[in-house]
Amino acid sequence: VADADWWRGAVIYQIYPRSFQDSNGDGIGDLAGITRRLQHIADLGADAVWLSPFFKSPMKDFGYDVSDYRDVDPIFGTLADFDALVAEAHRLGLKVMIDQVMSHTSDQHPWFVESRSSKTNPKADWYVWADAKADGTPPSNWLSVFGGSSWEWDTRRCQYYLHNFLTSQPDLNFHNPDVQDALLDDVRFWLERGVDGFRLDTVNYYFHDRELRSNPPAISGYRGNDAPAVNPYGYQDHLYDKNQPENLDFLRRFRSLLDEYPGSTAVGEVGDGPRSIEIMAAYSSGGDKLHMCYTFDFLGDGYGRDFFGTTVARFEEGSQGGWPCWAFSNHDVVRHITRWKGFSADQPRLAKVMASLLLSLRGSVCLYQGEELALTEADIAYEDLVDPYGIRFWPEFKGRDGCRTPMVWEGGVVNGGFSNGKPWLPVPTEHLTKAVDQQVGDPASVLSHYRRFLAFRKAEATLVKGDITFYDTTHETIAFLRKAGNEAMLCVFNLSEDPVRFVLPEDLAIAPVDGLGFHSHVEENELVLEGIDALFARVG
Ligand code: TEU
Ligand code: CA
Repeated sequence: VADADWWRGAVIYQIYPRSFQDSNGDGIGDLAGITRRLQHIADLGADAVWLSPFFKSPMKDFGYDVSDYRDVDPIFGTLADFDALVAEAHRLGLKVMIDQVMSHTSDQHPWFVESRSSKTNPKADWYVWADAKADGTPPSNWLSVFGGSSWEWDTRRCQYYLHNFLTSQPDLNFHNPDVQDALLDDVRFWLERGVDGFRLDTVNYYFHDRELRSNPPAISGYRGNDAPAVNPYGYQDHLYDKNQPENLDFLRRFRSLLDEYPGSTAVGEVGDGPRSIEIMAAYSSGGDKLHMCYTFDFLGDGYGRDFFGTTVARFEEGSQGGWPCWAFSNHDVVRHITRWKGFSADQPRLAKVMASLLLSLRGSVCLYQGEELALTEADIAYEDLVDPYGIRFWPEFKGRDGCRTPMVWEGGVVNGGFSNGKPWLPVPTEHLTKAVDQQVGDPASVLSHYRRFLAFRKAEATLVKGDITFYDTTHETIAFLRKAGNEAMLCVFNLSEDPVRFVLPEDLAIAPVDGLGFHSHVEENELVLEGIDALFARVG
């Protein structure tokens, strides 16, 4: 009998299809290419893959603008290619999760084409339409994540429509039950096709305030990542344009659909500034909504004991049985080895310690393709930028192309073995020495460390499902206990370049775990931690 709870503590490997493996020389990765490379992910020891969108799309946001939820974009292949991918993944023991982008569609989706055609068509109310104010301005002050007002004027309906992201990504009106039904039918389509789960894009953006009330300025203490003059989005408190109470009811509907397919799961993406952690707990609590959520908390610049410890503790306190999923990198943010480079210039060492930390926190984990190679953020010239977010905010914000460059498989081959054609984004020369074939036979490589650590983790119930308690430490030392039943694992990390000593709480009898590739050791009741290093020890 399959373990319906497999997602609890699972390691989910994120594939960005455009950049994983090209199979036909057009310079763009595709489903057939992914199928060919799944063995790499199985060898790594992940439990599941999450595929970023491969659905039919005008690609204005590289697939996060869907024009047909039930078909594969020809760039990526066909439904038959998808079925082959699922079959191969399952043969290798990997679950398949897909990226369901329900909050908005492409403006080319037939639903929107119909909706915008008149004020009286059957889908007139499927998107969020509103009249201008008396002076012609938008109905509220809501802002788009990608810049400017989130209201766009439509000359045919002579009304505004809501778009939380690009103007070509109109928001669906979740207050309309027909919209919910249609979206859930599309979800069922993929469940019937054998997918094991979903990553729910922007799950907190599904509902907006029916009265379209304007947002107040940002609550004190919260500033967005960008300067307000560049993008004021983070300087507004998003009380009314997202995360409305109705969402919980929709998530219950969604969950009851998934419950018809035992073993299926969902992880919701919650980007809501300082409230994210509490929302994530609420959305994954109670066993009747999402299985788990992840936030952007560990995808920013934060670091150190106070940061990781406090974030996790806030989740634990408010979790009400909810389950977190953590990630350090994805296709939206600067790769973490580059983001945290100020803490150590030794990239492989930093990569290994941070991977071990990520994989030891209580929760499931998303790994982003290439982080197992310690790929750095690529420096993309302005002329080569394709991400609309980057093009709009250059040079203050360089966009997301730098983390989306192709995977590198073979160091000595053109384009790292990704494609025979011209890749849609350049393959950085400095990535070639980090290619899979350059690391795979070297026990000291980052890739070997990921494999080793994932195997270790898989066998430790404490790390997969145990609870977590943090110790009081200095800023750059992180120490916590993972406990499951009467087993416990002490996990200690030194995030600084200088050695530190960690004095054991007196009552602990510990047995350090050898063979993990770390350099620290134990002296009586003290852990002697080398710079940028970790130590794991069984307790009791
Ligand atoms: O990202 C959502 C996203 O960008 C927000 O969570 C945002 O970062 C946050 O609210 C800022 O405060 C997802 C996808 O991962 C991304 O690639 C898409 O572009 C976006 O949705 C739109 O679908
Ligand atoms: Ca291709």
